[in-house]
Amino acid sequence: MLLDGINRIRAYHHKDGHDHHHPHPGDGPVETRSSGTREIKVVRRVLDANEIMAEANRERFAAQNIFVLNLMSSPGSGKTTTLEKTLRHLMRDYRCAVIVGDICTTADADRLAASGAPVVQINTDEFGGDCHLAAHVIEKALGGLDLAAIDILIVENIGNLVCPAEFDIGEDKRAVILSVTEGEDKPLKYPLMFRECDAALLNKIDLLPYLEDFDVKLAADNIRQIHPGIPVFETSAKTEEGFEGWLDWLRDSAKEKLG
Ligand SMILES: Nc1nc2c(ncn2[C@@H]2O[C@H](COP(=O)(O)OP(=O)(O)O)[C@@H](O)[C@H]2O)c(=O)[nH]1
Ligand SMILES: [Mg+2]
Repeated sequence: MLLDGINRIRAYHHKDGHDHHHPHPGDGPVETRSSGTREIKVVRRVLDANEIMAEANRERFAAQNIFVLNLMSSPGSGKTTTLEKTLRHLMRDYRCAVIVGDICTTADADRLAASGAPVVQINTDEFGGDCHLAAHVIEKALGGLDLAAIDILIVENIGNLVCPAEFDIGEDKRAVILSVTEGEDKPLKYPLMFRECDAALLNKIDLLPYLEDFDVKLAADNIRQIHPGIPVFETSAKTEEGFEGWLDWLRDSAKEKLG
């Protein structure tokens, strides 16, 4: 259903009665879980099923010649603001579209639709508030987009520094945003996210004058300790400071695929 140019999709869920059978922090080592091998099998089955769906999405994107970016971060780091500004630049050269995931509300979709790009909002609230976008949810969202009219598809994932990193959605590149108000230690605490991503943004640098204890170099070093060689862009989505490097990386990545 198209409301104000925004296609709102409610994610459906696996019918096996398990909302969250992928590894979570706090789950403890898999071997010590209750009911022994049964639990382990379930984890593996869900992730395998996701991988198959992600591959199908990837083939579809390749056939339609669409470059796909998966943008991830904890809530409030600046995904939507970064996208609002990024779209404004990219849309001069590319036909862009957005899939945005939230547990509830269409607030981000409203903000992003102002760019003029087609936006599909996914709400996962009816299904236990999934903490990530899985490949089958992306596949469902694609039904709300005219793929033949898209060069670049950007997915704003659910705000979460853990679970989205575990789910391939068929994307070409992944980027993570860490904002300067979150602390330099987060790459070390949530290493999978930083290991899995191809680029990192250190956002909200306009706030640095008010954060005398935050060490930009240490934050960037921590990201590179987890993922040697990863580009780290120091940005302000508010002022667009540092955006040139980020936009260049994004354009170069898109060109690699689209030619
Ligand atoms: N000062 C400052 N605020 C920002 C910046 N980026 C985002 N924000 C603010 O941080 C809050 C969360 O941003 P949002 O883009 O919604 O984050 P998301 O939850 O990751 O999508 C909003 O109030 C934004 O205006 C930035 O670079 N500098
Ligand atoms: Mg957002």
